[in-house]
Amino acid sequence: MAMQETIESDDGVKIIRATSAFDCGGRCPLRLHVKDNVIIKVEGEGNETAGDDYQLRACVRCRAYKHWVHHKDRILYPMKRVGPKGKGEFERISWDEALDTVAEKIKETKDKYGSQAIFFLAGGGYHGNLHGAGQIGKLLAMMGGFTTDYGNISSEGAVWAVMSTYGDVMVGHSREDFLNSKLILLWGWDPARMISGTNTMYHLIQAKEAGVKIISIGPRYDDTTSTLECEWIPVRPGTDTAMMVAMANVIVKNNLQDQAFLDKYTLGFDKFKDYILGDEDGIEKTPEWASEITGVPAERIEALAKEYATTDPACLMDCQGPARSAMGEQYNRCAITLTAMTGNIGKHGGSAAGGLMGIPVGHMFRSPGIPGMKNPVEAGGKSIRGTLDLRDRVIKRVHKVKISDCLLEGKAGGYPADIKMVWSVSNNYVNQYGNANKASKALKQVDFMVSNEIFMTPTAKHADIILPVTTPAEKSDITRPWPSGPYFTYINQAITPQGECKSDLEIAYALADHLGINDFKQAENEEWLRLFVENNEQLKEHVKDFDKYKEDGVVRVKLDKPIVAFQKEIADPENNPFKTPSGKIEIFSQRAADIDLPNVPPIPKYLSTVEDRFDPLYEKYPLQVLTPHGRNRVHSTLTNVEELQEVDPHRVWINPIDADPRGIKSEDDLFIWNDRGKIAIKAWVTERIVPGVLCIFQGTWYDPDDEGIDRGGCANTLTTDAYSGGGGAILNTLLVEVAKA
Ligand SMILES: Nc1nc2c(c(=O)[nH]1)N[C@H]1C(S)=C(S)[C@@H](COP(=O)(O)OP(=O)(O)OC[C@H]3O[C@@H](n4cnc5c(=O)[nH]c(N)nc54)[C@H](O)[C@@H]3O)O[C@H]1N2
Ligand SMILES: Nc1nc2c(c(=O)[nH]1)N[C@H]1C(S)=C(S)[C@@H](COP(=O)(O)OP(=O)(O)OC[C@H]3O[C@@H](n4cnc5c(=O)[nH]c(N)nc54)[C@H](O)[C@@H]3O)O[C@H]1N2
Ligand SMILES: [Mo]
Repeated sequence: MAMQETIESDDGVKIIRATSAFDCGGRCPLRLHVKDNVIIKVEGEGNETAGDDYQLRACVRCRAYKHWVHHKDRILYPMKRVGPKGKGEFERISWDEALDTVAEKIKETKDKYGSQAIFFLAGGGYHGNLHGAGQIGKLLAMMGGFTTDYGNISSEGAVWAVMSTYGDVMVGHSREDFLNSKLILLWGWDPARMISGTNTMYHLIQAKEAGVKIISIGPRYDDTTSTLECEWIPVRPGTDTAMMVAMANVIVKNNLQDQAFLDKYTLGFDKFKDYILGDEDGIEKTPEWASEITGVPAERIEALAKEYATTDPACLMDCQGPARSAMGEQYNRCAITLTAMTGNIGKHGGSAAGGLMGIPVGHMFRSPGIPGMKNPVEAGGKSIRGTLDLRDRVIKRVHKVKISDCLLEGKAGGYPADIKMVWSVSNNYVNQYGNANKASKALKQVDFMVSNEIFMTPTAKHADIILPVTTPAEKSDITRPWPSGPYFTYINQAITPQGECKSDLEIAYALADHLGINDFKQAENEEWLRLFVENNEQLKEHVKDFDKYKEDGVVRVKLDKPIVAFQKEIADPENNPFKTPSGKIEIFSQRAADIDLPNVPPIPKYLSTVEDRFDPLYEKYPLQVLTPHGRNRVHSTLTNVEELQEVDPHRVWINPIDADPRGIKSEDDLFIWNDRGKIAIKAWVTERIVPGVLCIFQGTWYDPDDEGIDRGGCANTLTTDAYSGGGGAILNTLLVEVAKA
């Protein structure tokens, strides 16, 4: 494909408009300076495309993009394993040999066991539309199909909450709307680090400068709280729902709720009221009750409740991280209930909560003109979307965090198939999906595994064949920003593929050729991108000129006024019911009631869980752990970039109250362990974390030594492979002990 050369200076430097395709919370336009097929400098968006609007600013991770693309450890050739699984001993082979082996194994597995014995394991490593993992899936589907997973590892808890309450996932406002608020509660949300849409911080800072009051609630004094210098209300992990329930109690006791809003738009508030007042179970959910659980003083809960209910409009921003926990969806459900109680839904400066924050511009990114894949293995199965009852979803698929158990137990364990072969594309499953030791064990006993990878990750080390993949700098594609948009990005290929690397799409093409499948290729690359844009209603509306889109690398969408979720449902409910069975905001959900499971209450509730402070296991493992996303990497991607390691060395956050009795000082070598595993990590003693809680940023590479101690300090060596009632991956509910090494 022709490479774009917009500007070429006298010294032979070309400036290429592109973006990375990381799953990073943003998707920022970049200007890559390229000389002699090497990226020598990375700049963010300039005024050429921003005009007199604000620039869409890239963060530290893309600023280090060239160090990742040109990293010395890139896998440049197809490889075959020559040592034990998991050790990373491989030798170079030809593409022919690699493709022969993969083709033969697919056929062999299919003939002997059926296509369902092939597991297609795809993750979020690449967010371009054309070249991604889906193409491997399509090819596998054409060859007979595969077994795969369901559930969004990021946000399934939040998705369940919004689907059960609103019946819709578009629950966000465009970020400019912060300026219309009078009070913003950042509840478990840290966009300075996790971005949550490029320039979210810019808009929060603007709000702050305009005098909007901002309060942050969470177990850490996080980057956003410190950047905005706002009040921090420390709360224990997994207890937010108790605090919200108590706020609801205060609001009702003081008759501060917007009863007219509740009557008109919601269903089941009375049942929730019975719960918070104690009529249901004899326990009134007072601030004192919540204080015991959360560690937040009762007076602070009471004052916050009154302030939130009497400031109009007020914006409660919950997120997905706290919902990646044992009862995570209840936190989002309860946050929504508070926004309904205060009539803040569908209005400028308010919020609908629900943790997803998406707006419908720059977000929905499917194109009806491009055929999707039909997986024969799933033919006749129930739709896995839309149902709140997770038991209906497991008929053909496996929950993302249960893949290890599926591999280990197969049909005998109730899983849909006995898996013999795994094809892993754009993910680091061992590292990222909970319980790394179990994941490693599970992959070791698979008959054959192929991994499409850029680097020798802990997962790739388990493969029999590794196929070398290009970075986004080596291919052209279109990408979408994270939910807040509103803009579209284009990746212009900046350099030729390194070594013998191919994109996942090109790998699928090559294998299709190898297998004699002629109808796989639909169009040449750029032609495909044009087709995609032409057939996508949303894109077409904004991308009027494809050539200019490509040339600029970005199309910015001008909004006349900020987008507000559910504006039309609130303005004209008769004609615009919510997409729930009742057409209302379901504070009580009959669909949840029908599921009839103790961890799926029909109204939002605080319930104690396994591995919280009330679990008997707390005696043995008296510390809770948070595992947020590191600011200097994207999950496990970029972890190996030395320049970024320097930005933020991997340390466990520990409060002096926990460190002192254990004789722990900053920079000490520590061991942290529970029944699932043991990691080595250095300490950072800080009051920025509540006592009784550690923070280990997820994403460093699992690296077990001969004794099984993970020297890479991977958070998921300690986490569990379980999911909540709503399907949320339980990655922030765990107990451990710590000591000096
Ligand atoms: N403890 C804990 N664990 C978590 C989370 C947490 O909060 N706590 N968060 C979870 C969340 S939200 C997510 S989204 C997941 C993410 O988990 P994963 O989806 O596994 O993401 P990465 O770890 O970034 O791994 C992506 C891999 O794709 C590779 N890659 C990049 N581009 C391409 C490409 O074009 N083709 C191919 N074949 N490979 C490519 C990269 O080299 C990298 O190894 O992690 C989850 N894990
Ligand atoms: N730098 C960076 N940014 C990223 C990513 C990345 O890997 N690196 N990944 C992107 C992806 S795919 C995703 S899904 C998003 C994820 O972004 P989030 O959904 O926000 O998840 P986390 O990054 O895990 O952050 C969770 C935050 O909640 C806090 N927290 C954890 N448990 C609790 C609790 O019980 N109560 C309260 N109140 N707070 C709690 C943590 O301290 C942390 O600040 O980030 C995106 N952005
Ligand atoms: Mo995610």
